[in-house]
Amino acid sequence: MHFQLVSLFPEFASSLAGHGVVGRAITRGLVTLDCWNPRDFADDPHRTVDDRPYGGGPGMVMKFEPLAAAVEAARAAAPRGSPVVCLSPQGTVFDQGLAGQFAVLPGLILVAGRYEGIDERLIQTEVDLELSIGDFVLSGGEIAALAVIDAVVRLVPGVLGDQESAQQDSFMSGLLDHPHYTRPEVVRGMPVPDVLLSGDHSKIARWRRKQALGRSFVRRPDLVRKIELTDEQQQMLDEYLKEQGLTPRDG
Ligand code: 4GN
Repeated sequence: MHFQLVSLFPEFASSLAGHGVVGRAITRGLVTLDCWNPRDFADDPHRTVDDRPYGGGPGMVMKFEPLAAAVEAARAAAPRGSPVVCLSPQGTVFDQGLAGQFAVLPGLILVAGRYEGIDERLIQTEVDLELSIGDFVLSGGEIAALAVIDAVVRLVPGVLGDQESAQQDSFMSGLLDHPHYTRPEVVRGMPVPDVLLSGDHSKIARWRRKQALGRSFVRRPDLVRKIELTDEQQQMLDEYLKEQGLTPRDG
């Protein structure tokens, strides 16, 4: 999969490309990440990429021409069928489902804006989709773009090892993860749950599924409402709530 990042600060991409799972995916040739700096496409001696907003007000706006030229250069380098995605608080909210849809594309062109905003005509003419990673404002689109790239790269076949992929599958069920523990067996008086020391693998698997379901129900009821619970899940959820001293579900 081929990512093109359009950004005034291409150094952000190096940090992602230089570490961990994404770094390894790039080294192994499963993923490429190229950067396009609008400043390199500005034609004036000062290489201007921003200007004052029409209508007045504070801050600056990213100019159309240098940004459009950078997006077009990125488009020319990208495989056919790579959509142009602009990171913005005004966008559709990104989730694991969208990550899965992006992961089957040949490529993705990500536009990271700066300043108070991007000239709306750039979005009208060059952008296929505005995407938000959540309801908060960042100083630039770069960190949001890196979050999207990271989530998508993890779903590219071959990027994760078998163990990591199996774990991934459990989140793909649409629920939160179960709790994790490692040595020592007691930390400041807090023991590891007995079941995890039992060696009974099917019992451990059931406990983890129950924890995942119960924590999801308590912390993110919106996630649980999205899925149809099996009879076994209904029963595990009742057990969890009882064990935690919480009121049983009604309706
Ligand atoms: C994306 C971009 C938040 C998100 C951003 C988000 C940069 N902030 N929630 N900031 O995904 C003005 C120009 C704001 C681009 C934009």
